Amino acid sequence: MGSVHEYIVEKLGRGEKLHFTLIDPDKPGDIERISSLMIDAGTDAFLIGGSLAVTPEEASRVAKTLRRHGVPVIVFPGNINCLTPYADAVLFTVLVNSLEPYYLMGAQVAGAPIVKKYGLEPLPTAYLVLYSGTAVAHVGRIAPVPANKPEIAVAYALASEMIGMKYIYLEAGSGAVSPVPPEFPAAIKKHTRLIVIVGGGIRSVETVKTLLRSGADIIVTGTIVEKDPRLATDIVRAVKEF
Ligand code: 1GP
Repeated sequence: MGSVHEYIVEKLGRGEKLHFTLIDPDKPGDIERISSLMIDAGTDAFLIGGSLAVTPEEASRVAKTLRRHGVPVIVFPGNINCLTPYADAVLFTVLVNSLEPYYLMGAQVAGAPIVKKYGLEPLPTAYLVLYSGTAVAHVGRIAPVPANKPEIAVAYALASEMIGMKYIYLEAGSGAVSPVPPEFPAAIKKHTRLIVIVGGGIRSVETVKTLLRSGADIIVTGTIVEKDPRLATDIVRAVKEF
């Protein structure tokens, strides 16, 4: 596998939007079947991650299964326990609105030597968790961003871009009641050149189209991949036909 960042940039450069399928190793389901369905629909990559209870063995088992499909397998780590040498890359995240030093630099320092040892390609990503009330918000001890204040997200995005990040992941939280408001990707695209990933609570084709129109580059779905694979494949097709 060549550079995952180049793979993403080339697709975006051709005017494509991307879809990433999130698989939580702690909720395995029938990964072989689900991943094949998502590949057939056109998903561009797999993310592996979860906020709780992922062991390195589970992450490796899932990565080995997913890599057979030939698209990038990217660790989306809730913590360093999600790292596996069987992935291609890692969203090397800073949880930028965490109040907890561990998620701002502690986990990165603990994880970086392992990322190096495993030969994973780091994709430098500002991770902005917008809402309370989800597992990632609780574990990551975030300061929520008011839904009517996209300018706060823009300030995080600008700071992240100035530091050297390439991606921003706007996260509503897995299973969130409401997805990210479209004003957020729109404002960030207006003010930065960051690649905008959006995920959390996405359950309809209409939401996806709205987010893509507002400037989102990459759409992530997790929960519905397990709960409603047919809807999940409809969403992938909507992204790829956009
Ligand atoms: C969570 O953004 C992802 O990190 C996906 O969220 O499970 O709600 O699709 P869902």
